Amino acid sequence: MLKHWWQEAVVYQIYPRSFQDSNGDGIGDLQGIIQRLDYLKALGVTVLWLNPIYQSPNDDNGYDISDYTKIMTDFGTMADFEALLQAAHAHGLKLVMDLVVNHTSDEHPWFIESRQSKDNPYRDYYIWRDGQNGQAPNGWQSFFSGPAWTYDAQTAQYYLHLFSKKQPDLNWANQAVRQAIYQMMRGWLDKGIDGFRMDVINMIAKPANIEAATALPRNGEHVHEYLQEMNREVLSNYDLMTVGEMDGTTPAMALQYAGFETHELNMLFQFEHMQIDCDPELGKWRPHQWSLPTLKAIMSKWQVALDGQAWNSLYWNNHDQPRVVSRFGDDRPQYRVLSAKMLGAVLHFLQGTPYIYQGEELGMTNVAFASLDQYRDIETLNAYHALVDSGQVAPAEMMAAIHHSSRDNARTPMQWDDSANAGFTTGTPWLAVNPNYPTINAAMAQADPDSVWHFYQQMNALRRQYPVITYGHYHLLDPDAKTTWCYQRTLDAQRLVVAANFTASPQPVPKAAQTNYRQLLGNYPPTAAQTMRPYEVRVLFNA
Ligand code: TEU
Ligand code: CA
Repeated sequence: MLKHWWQEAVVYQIYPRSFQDSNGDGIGDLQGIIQRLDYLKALGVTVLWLNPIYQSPNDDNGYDISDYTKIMTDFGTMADFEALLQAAHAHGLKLVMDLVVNHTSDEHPWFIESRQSKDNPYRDYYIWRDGQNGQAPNGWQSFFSGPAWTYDAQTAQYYLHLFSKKQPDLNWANQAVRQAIYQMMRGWLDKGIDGFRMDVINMIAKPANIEAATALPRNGEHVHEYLQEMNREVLSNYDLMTVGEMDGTTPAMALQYAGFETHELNMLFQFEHMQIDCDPELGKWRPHQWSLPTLKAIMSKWQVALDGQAWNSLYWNNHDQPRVVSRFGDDRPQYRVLSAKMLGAVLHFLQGTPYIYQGEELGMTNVAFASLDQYRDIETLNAYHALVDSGQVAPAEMMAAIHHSSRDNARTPMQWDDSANAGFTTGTPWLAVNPNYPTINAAMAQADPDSVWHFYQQMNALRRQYPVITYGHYHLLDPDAKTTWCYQRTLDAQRLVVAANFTASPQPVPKAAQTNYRQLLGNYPPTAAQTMRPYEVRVLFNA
């Protein structure tokens, strides 16, 4: 098997709006990222992925792009971007950009043209349809609540937007659209960036007979054609890392999108493990208890199905998900650090490329703002109004769901130190800082050898030292155990066993972890005792 640099990478995801403000306007920016490159280098990550930094009216924080060739004014200038790229490379860090090409902003010149008239040359850049009996062309609901179609009086037709009405979907069936996108991608690649994370890229192909469609357009008919074309015309001409965000994708589909032998993408983000605490009907807005055997079964299925044929992206967190220590761990003070380390270890010792979302290395937690007006996320605000105003969900129940699930849990500013606003800004932050910053922040974590930060740093160092961590085969050892997760990784003669207690009470050490292997890493001092302490994780090695 040919080895690629991105298989040995550790990716750090930066949400620029919330990372570091350098000029006191309350919004993180590119100069702020430059100031923190030493921090990232010290952590031992090798690739940075930036959420969108292009010109945008920010209806959805940069996922609504009005000019793909410009830098968002809030974040800086093209000169700042070039300085960042150069500084990152000088630190030995690669830089991956977000590519949002399922949709643009409604303020993009293409859409401004498109909506002018039915015969405008850009009309076909987007998806316009007649209504059906005074209704939308089909019954699709947008991800941000309400219909996925908006009526535009100027031409008396509806346009499609799977997300906000300020995010009209591009028409990938139009070859001119595809070529314009490839052109834009080449522009960024020629500047020297190292890859793309592709937003909802498995939704770009819409059904030909859209009026008859019921299920949302995931993995649509021509999607592989489009990605193969993109690969041929753009990606294959550069040495890149590509990862597609692909909700609703199975391992079998993953082999098509990102098999080592297929010429589409390198990796994808699957979402099955992000749904284990969601309600079949109300999804994240009615969170449920999750079960460890389900989580293990999902992760193990992906490990086994992709081994030798494709490559996993390993993540617990991103800018759309609640904080993992609050979700699958235990954010009470006595267990926060222990469970954050345990979760980090069970993820990072799987086969694949790990992604660390900013603040995860500090064990940052969810936030619980008392009032809706402290939230900024369009998905959260729209869902509140849709579900509460209609009487489907009681206000208190919805606030509890928001505290559990809101995307703003991930978006509160990075907690750098215990000074005002956690050292994120000298101004007023665009979204309030989590009030727990005096006890959870980077300065404290870096000064404390037992911190989550040092644990992540150690994991990154071990990865460079032991090929079994990157390339080893995975075997689940205790599929039915309800409180522990124990697995083995093997590469030639190297054996690694990981055993984790997912509860706050002592548990028996899984049988397979009762070995004379040496403890490579753990969140407690090593012991011969046959009891796993609360949230204990042991990483054992046979040499
Ligand atoms: O998210 C895609 C997506 O499917 C989201 O609806 C996601 O499932 C949801 O936010 C989880 O609650 C991507 C981006 O990651 C997200 O930030 C954007 O808002 C969205 O696309 C539109 O570009
Ligand atoms: Ca700023």
